[in-house]
Amino acid sequence: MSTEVNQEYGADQIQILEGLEAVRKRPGMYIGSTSSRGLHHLVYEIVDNSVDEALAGCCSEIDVTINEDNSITVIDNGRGIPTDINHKSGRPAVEVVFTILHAGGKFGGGGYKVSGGLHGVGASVVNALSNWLEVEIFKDGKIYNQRYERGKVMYDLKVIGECPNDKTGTKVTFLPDDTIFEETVYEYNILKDRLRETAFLTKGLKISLHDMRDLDDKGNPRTNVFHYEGGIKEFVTYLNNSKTPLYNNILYFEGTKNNVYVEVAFQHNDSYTENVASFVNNIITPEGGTHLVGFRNAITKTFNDYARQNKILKDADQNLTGDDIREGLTAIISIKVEEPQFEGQTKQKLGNSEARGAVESIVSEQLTYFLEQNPSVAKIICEKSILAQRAREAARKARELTRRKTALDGLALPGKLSDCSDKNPENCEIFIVEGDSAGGSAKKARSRATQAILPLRGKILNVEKARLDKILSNAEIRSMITAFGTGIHDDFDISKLRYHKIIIMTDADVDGAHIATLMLTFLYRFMPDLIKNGYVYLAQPPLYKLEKNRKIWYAYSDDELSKIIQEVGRDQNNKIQRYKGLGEMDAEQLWETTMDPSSRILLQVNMNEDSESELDLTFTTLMGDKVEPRREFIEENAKYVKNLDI
Ligand code: TTJ
Repeated sequence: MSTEVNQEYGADQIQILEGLEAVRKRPGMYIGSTSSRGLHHLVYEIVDNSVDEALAGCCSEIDVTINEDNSITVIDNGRGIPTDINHKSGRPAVEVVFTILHAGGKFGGGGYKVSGGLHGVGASVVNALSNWLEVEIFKDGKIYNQRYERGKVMYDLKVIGECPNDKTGTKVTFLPDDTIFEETVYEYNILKDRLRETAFLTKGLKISLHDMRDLDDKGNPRTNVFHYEGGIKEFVTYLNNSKTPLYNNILYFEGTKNNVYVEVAFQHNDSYTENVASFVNNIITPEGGTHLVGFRNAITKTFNDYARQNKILKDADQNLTGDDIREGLTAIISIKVEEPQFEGQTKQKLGNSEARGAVESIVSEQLTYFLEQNPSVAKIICEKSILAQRAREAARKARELTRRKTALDGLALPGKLSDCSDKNPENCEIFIVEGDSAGGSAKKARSRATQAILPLRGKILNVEKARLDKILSNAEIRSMITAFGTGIHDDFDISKLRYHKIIIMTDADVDGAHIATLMLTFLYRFMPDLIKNGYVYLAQPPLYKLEKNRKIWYAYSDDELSKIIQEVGRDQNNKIQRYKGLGEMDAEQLWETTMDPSSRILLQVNMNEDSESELDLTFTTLMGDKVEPRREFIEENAKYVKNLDI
């Protein structure tokens, strides 16, 4: 057994040592940190080489042992690291692997290679950061061995024994350098969790972990064995085992496209949380990336298409969002690519564009087929998603209520809106008041909890006659749009309405009537659903006040005044005032006669939807450019109009 140490240091050797010296000088550059996290990374770097061998279909078992001195031994039953001479360096391949930084493509090109969380900095870094490292290779009936200390070759690769001809594999033992690592004591559970995850991600691979520091009374080490023929399907079962699955199947899709190997497994549970983990070459990508985007696109589109084709979603229903479909979803997306590109702050997001398309098409195609073959499961998922959609809507409304005040933040409301404090639109109403003086009285008169006041200065723009850009640049119009909160036209979302009563409060004279009509034109043209759904009202201020012997009556029409006079008796004590405008009432009178929900009269504006085109014509006739049709309309209908001031 030769033990001589190779003392010749040619230029190559010096360069090699300089390379590994760089690692020892700045270890954080290579393994992230020299804390416990970096210590455990050393194990992943070594194990990942054996996992590559498993992915190549040449290794079925990996054995990891924490030795009593906190050195680590990793043994696999792969082909064994090559021992032949690497022509470029003139050294055996295995020596190159452990002494040259970023030694080429993991023993040869092609095939998928996993690489540790730090993207395969390789075995040479582990060697550089170890007090010592020994490798044994079993193949060709021989056991090859070489030892390194802090990266330095202690002797040439040599044969130290024989093994059965059919035995192949690699065994590496290393002791992390305690002058580099603050922490050199391994945590069993950290390695256990990572090796379990690796076994799930590499179906069929058996990975064992032993702890020689923790022996039972028979001297057996603490041990876990992870072996999952079902791979990520079993991963989903494991993740769901503390939850109640909604159906028994684990949906599993697999395929290769654009040279991307894709595996996806998922199952819904009855919770409201989403637990989707994505991996590339066995590296977890906490920030997701293109593979996760492909998965999300595929399930959102496929479930919506299925739900519509099978009338689970009605035509009028909104599409299910990705969040709706992923509520309660446990999923693993695991892909293998030859050259992963990582992006993002912590380089934990996949950037390979080909991965999105590969995952999207494999999942879409196979999920569509699965749903067609399993309608009962499809129905369960779609119905859960619809419930999620409704819950989301309700949650959004609730959120909207809490945000109602801020909905006006940063928008061009010149502080004209005196908003109410209640957060629930169903309790709230907004008075659109003509003129600042009436606006002032209304602000004094209102109930601050549920009544908002938006005073409008004079006549608002006639939207029948103006282009959209002019309309939207009109401050009064913009104030109303902002205050209502729904948006307009296609953006209109009635669920964002901030008041369930929009009350137009104008003077009871011709001008007031004109302003009310302009308002209704605007609402009809921009937010017709507010009218259709009965949210729009006209306030009815009194026309007359009758005072007699210090008692007061209000009349809202001529007829009503006549009735009151009949009741109280017609005599000189009757003092009758005809109100010309809201401004003639003080706050108390305005409240009592027009705003107090317990006594006021509101006219609800509604549309006869059967004759919507008719209504459209009416607005155009009354408010449009053509004078003649308007004249004819008024002459024809004037006889029906009451209280018309001339
Ligand atoms: C690569 O392709 C040619 C035949 O041998 C293949 C190989 O190198 N397999 C291999 C490497 N199996 N196991 C390793 C390995 C195992 C450990 C524990 C550590 C390292 C650095 C490599």
